[in-house]
Amino acid sequence: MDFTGVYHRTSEQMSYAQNENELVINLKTGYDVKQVFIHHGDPYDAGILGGNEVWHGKREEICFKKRLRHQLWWTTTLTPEYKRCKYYFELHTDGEVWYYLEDGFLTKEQLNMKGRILQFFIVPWMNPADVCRTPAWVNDTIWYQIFPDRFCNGTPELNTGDIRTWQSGPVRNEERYGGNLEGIRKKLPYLKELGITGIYLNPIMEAESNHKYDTKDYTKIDPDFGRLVQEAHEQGIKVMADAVFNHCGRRFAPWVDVLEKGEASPYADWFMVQKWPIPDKQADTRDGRFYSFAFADWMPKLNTNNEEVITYFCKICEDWIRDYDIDGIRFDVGNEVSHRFLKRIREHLHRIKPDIYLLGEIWHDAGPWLQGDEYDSVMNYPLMSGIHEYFLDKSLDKSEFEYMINRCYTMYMQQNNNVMFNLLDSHDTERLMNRFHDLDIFYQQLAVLFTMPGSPCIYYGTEIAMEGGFDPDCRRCMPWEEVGTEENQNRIEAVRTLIRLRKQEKALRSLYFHFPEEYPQRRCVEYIKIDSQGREIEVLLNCSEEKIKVKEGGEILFARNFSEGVLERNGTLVRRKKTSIWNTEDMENGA
Ligand code: ARE
Repeated sequence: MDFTGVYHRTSEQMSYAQNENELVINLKTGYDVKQVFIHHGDPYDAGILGGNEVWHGKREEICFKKRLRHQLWWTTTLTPEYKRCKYYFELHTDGEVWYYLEDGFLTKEQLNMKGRILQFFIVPWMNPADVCRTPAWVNDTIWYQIFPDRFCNGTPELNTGDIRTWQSGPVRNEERYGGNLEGIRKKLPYLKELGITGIYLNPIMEAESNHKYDTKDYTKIDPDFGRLVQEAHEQGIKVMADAVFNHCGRRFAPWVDVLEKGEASPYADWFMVQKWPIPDKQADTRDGRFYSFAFADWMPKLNTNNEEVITYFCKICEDWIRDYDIDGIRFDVGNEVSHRFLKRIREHLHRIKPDIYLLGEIWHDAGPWLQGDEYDSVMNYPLMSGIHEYFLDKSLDKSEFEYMINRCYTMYMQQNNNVMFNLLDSHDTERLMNRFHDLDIFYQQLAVLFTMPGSPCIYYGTEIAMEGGFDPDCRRCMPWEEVGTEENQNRIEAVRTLIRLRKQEKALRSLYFHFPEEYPQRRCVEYIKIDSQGREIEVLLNCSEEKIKVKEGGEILFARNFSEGVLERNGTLVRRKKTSIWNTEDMENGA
């Protein structure tokens, strides 16, 4: 057996309570492991001490596995009667059997050796307070991301001199177009009609720049925000605000005070100043004056290790909830603030609004932030880049797509997966349509987005396949005058269909999927989503150059480039399967 491929710990996403009763246990092995059994029992009941006691636990085969590129991921769900569990694995390769315990790997003889003291894997107690819980509504939500300055100017008659005329061409970062909350409010019926049930707003607190990531005053929001949230709620739309707590803008009053009074300022420790007095110059912060966001000296880093700072921002968030009734908060640069700060904020806000959604902006493996006491989920950039890579690199065959999806959904606990913030582009990336300039590929990728576990988000303008390169080009004004054209109406209709399906079909929102191998074509992506009643939906994407003759059967829910049983190049087919080969119990066991 390849021992280096085998990994399990009674922590992270390998062994955790999914709820008060169920314990999920995952194991990684190499492909040489062909069969796995888990022996499990109550720690006070089952045990072999010194080889004298009998193991009273159960031996069960782990039937479900996902394929990762170099490893297999075995998964099972147990329901320990007394909330405790002791367990070990029995691994079979062709011709070998090994027992895997906390101690390491043992042969059968070693396992049963008289006098040996064995350390099993153990979950001492599944305490309800420690269960990672995420807000249930998020999985049902279809998000729409809005960059306020460029979405809709609802009050053009109030434009001041520095506001430019709304236009659909390229924009520059320092330009302002006057998009505002009133504009968003006016477009609520448009969003509702599209099927949107959540808005994620880029920052709206007072700031100097048009993107407002350089906050001047965290308490100053257009008073109309309350009205917007209320009306959104009336339409069944949740609202998530963007919180910039890693750094502030250079006009934030405490920072102004520090610049003025130096070390004597009561706010001196609110920031991370390295050299006193702070030299009076404008330059990037590689010179070591103070820490800032990405060396930008107009974005001084806040010291989220400081107790006063923690208390201050807990109160800011509390007020956003109390005054405006927001439903979610996205934490900008979510991995550079302190863990202590996030734990405190979560606890504080949960007391006020227990189902608030806390989303971290983290582009990488975010395990340490998703243990249940900080964020509920993160922006799923690994999924975005994985999908992009597959469509870009034609040398990858469909198993690579499978590995990539499996990697994304074995990184975290299922509770987090269920509310993962899935996106294909944002204000920080080039637009989806820009990547291939091809509508068929565009819809293939959207079909993936709308059928993955988690919560899908589209960036404003996606419904009309807006183009735009990297920041600032991805922040062009929404071309409202062009929305009504027949071409755009057709595009909107396609997105609306995907949204409707997502809402209507539980299987599309479900955590469960598998990759059958019914088609031999190397770039025919095929996967099945399954709901808890065993109802199946099949997704087929022809990413090859050839036509694919599709097997008969099933009700077509969404199709592009598909006719008379043939899926053309870059075609998409989403179908409801007629038969069901899975039963509910298997599903709950983590298929
Ligand atoms: C502006 C210009 C840029 C220019 C930069 C120079 O637009 O073209 O390069 O200034 O300083 C905000 C504005 C930006 C602005 C920036 C600085 O929206 O327009 O840039 O402020 O003033 C990393 C971080 C991640 C961060 C991204 C941008 O981890 O947190 O970089 N994202 C957030 C917001 C941004 C925002 C800020 C942070 C600052 O979403 O919009 O920028 O408040 C890899 C890495 C990631 C990295 C990612 C992108 O994959 O793994 O860690 O994210 O690339 O670079």
